Amino acid sequence: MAGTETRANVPVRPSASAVRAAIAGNPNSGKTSIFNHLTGTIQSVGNWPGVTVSRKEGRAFLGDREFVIIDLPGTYSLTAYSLEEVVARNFLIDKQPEAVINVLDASNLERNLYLTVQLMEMNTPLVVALNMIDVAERRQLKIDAAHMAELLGVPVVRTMGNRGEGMRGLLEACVDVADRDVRPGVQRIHYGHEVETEVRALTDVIASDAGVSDAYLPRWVAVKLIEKDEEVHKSIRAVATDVAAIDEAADKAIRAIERHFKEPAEIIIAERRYGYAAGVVRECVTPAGEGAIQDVTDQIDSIVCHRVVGPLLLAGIVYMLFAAVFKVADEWPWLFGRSPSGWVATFFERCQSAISPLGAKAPLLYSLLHDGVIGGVGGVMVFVPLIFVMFMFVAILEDTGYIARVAFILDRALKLFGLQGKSILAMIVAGGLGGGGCAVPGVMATRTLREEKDRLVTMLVTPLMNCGAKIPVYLMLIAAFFANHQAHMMFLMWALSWVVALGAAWLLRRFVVKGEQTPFVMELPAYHMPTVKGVLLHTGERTWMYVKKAGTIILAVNLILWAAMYFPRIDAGAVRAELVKANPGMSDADVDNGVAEIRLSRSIAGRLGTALTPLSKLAGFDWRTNIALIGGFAAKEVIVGTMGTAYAMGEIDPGTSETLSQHLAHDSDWNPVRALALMIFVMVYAPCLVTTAVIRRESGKWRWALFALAYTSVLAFVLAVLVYNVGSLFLAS
Ligand code: BGO
Repeated sequence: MAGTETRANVPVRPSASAVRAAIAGNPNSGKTSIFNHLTGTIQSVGNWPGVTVSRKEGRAFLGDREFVIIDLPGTYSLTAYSLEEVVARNFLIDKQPEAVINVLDASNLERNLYLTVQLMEMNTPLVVALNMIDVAERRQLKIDAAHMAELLGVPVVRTMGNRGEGMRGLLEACVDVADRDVRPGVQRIHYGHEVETEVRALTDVIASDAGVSDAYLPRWVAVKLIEKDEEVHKSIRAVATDVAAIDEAADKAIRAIERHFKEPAEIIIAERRYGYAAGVVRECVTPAGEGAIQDVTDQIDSIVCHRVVGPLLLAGIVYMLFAAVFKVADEWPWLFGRSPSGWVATFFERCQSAISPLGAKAPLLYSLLHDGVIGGVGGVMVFVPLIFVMFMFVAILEDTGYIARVAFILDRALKLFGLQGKSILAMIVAGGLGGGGCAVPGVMATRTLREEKDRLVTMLVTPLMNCGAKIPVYLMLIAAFFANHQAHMMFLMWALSWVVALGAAWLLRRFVVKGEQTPFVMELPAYHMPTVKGVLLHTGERTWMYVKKAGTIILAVNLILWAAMYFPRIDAGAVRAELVKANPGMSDADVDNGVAEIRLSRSIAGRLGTALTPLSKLAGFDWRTNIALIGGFAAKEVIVGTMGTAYAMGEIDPGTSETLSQHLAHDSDWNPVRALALMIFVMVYAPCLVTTAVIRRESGKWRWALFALAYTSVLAFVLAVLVYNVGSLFLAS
């Protein structure tokens, strides 16, 4: 090193076990003061190689442990905009110090943390010096250093650089991170779902290039390339095996991010870092006393995140969102006399009527088109207005920055169950307010959750809410068996859905999606006025994804289900003759119903329903109920209709379940306990097909979609068997 020693007795070389600790921080954060107090007079001053940026290095001792302290140039960032930034960054990459002391001006934490975020992205062995703590306290800022350490995943030491306080603590922390190689972990900074998807895809490409991944941290390179960092690009060009592949993947990622956000990718990344920094401040700094200067965001937050007002406001907003989504999309006839969902349903009904002449000429083709194709596609498309409106409201809330605040308000309560604040939104959209929701937009709403495990658990329990499709089943059975307690029973079903969902979340967290809930920083971006264009673009993009993916999957499975209920097609004439012979006085209508029932019972689905009876009878379900429940795997909406068909009730309109209700009330095989067991089974079992497909897409793995199907079905069965058997005992006594 070129330089002059300021003390003659400085050893020429540090010992091999010396901890090399670099000091990084913003200018004026107190770096020099800390450096001086750590090293005393054992310093050397010179220039960084090749540049006229001054470099200071010194020695420090803690007992017999030796330290080499390197003072990096003061920088606000680690992008390559200035010589100082390049020098500091290259030192960290090339020299890999065993510890990096990041000096923060505690009285100006948010701005200082921007650099910390970048040091964390590099996964450096970090020690945070919370300096100027006296200035912060004079400004009535109370900083929870322990919580900050927990959030950042690195030690945080309170210091006063001008007085040399906290220096021993800093050296001890350096020994600790150096000896145990403590690092924040590459995944700690999360850029939000959309950016994160691109970062991960690019990281995979970079990680597969041995030249780059041997020299650099792939995720860090990915973020830097998305930020269009020329210096990093130059460096990886020198070592990459296939630079064209990396360039292509980086361009793709940048294009995707810029198309989505309509802003340069580097701005989005910077915004996310500031959001993270703002989140840390909100979590760890108790608001200043009166008289503190607050900007507009702080003023809004003081109301929105208020302990009492916050939850009330949230309840109001969620209620409005919930009411608006279903009213606008599904209930209010505001679009030329109908609701948008009404128009979609009408369109598909008309398509079905249009092909009715085929019924007599080509019954197989007719049934395939009528029930399989149009019924299947229609079943998916009918959700589209709902999803569009839901995404529109969520996009507005997201773009304003409100969703980020929701987490603060509910985080603590939901954490007890292994969920987090934002989970509530998904669950409410899925029907958590008492019914009428839909798990499909609910699962999609989990995108606002940034922690993968929380997102997964929320996704897995969201379908347990009482979606709109389950309500007709409840209404039909309650009307039949609990006519005097309708409101109570509906309330019970609502309460049960929450108990089961929170209980399931708790169990899943403990036994399936294991691991400590990592404390994380919830980004608090500044409030924005959403733009119409931005909201419509986000909404359109997400809706189209739903139509494309879920549409193709449900159509395919619907065709399979249709075939299972249709084949093998036994000869109607023979069955009719058989029926008439056995029951000579039977009316034509009854004969028609009987033929339909026998054909159904001998179809693949019918046989499956019968085959499941030994098991299902434990919960009180017969083969007809089984068929309806099998149909319900596709969509819960079909349960009432299928039961109607299976119970041979003739012209039962699935929308009005009265006839079936009355029939079941008079059926001696049925009783209130069996009805309750069925309601609970329907509430809990298997998310419908579209939801399963969406879970697959959102979790990225079939494994989780199948797990959701399996665990809910097992849980539903166990609960139904319990309710049926315990209830039957009561009924008998
Ligand atoms: C002057 N508390 C307080 N109150 N001040 C601190 C602390 C602290 O914990 N740490 C450092 N300072 P540098 P960079 C000064 O120089 O170490 C003060 O750029 C002055 N100078 O004493 O230089 C420190 O290396 C005249 O203040 O930071 C210094 O990162 C009047 O913060 C300043 C008052 O520290 C910057 C202060 C002629």
